[in-house]
Amino acid sequence: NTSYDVIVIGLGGMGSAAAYHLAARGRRVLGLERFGPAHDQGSSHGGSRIIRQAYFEDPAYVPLLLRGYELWDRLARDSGADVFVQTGGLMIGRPDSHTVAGSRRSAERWGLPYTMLDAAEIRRRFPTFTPEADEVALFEERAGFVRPEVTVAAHLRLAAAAGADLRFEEPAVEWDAPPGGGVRVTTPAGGYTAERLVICPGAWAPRLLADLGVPFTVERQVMYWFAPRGGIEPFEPQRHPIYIWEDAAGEQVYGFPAIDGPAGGVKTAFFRRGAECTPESIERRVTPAEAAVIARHLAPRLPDVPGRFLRAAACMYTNTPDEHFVIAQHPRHAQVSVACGFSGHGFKFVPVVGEILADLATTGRTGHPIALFDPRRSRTEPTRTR
Ligand code: PYC
Repeated sequence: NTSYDVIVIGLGGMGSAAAYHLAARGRRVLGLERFGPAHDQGSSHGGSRIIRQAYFEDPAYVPLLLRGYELWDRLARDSGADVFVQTGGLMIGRPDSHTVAGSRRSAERWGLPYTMLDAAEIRRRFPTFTPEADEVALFEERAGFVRPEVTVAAHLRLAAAAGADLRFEEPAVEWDAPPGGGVRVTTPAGGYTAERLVICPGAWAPRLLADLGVPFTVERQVMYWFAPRGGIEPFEPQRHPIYIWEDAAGEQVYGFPAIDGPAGGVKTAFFRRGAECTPESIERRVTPAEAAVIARHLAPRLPDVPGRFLRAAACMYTNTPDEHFVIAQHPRHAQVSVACGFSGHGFKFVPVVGEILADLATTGRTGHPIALFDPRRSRTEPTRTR
């Protein structure tokens, strides 16, 4: 029965970052993960995630992104790993779409650099894209992609080097935070105690954080890779930016350049079109019919992308009713901090969420603006961002 300063439950994107930031501050950290390091069973796999600053979801995210960019640079330097690549990004849709208007609102609010492109200009600068005449794009030079598995592995390596005790294949089955202080965590291997607890449960939030009262839903999301017709040259990262493209019905599709050479193809996915699932019930197999649906959606927009279907992978979003995150001290247990409900757009925030969780677990507060992420909001006002 060993005692720690802080136990971190879940060593995916957010938990691995928290373990690193806490260990770097000299805390005795125990990290518990139900799978292996940088695994593909949750929400932090698939080779790439979008990163951008002109945030259509809400301008309140921008200060976190600005700090996040500093921490991505620091992580790249400290780990020597290729975690972040800037490619530029296109947010495409009608001028009044959530994607375009929301991005512009955030850019204006925070003075972020951007360029508006009409359809002809998009086609001229980025010939892989064929928008309709009434579509426009906000181009953001600083956007790009981050590498989820490389990032998790880098944070785990740095955390271990700073002294964290990281245990894999050891799920937390129960936690308890008695009113007198301290926490206890039970796993199949035994029990652990600590002063503080950080819970980063990913898709296990409905089970491990049921007492928050947030109506989380877990959703299956499929990522697809295609070998573009005519080869990958026009899709190389220096020519083809990341994109999110909203159609007239409000559906968003997103994608990346060819980041892993000819064999890797290009990755694309619908932003939200998943069936509700649990970590146990999720269907990991992807049918050719599913690939055909996204190929048909892409054909008029990026005509060379659906050349040949290569492969697909399923992951999970853990959604809140308004699609904003939950990051806070637990409302009923001051010694417990939580980060969950990232609703499919969280990975770019991994380093800054690690910093916030380390703040909360060491001082009980953070200087970062996290009021939007208070878990108590979802109990009363379920309004979506779109
Ligand atoms: O986090 O930017 C994002 C994103 C877009 C589509 C899926 N995730």
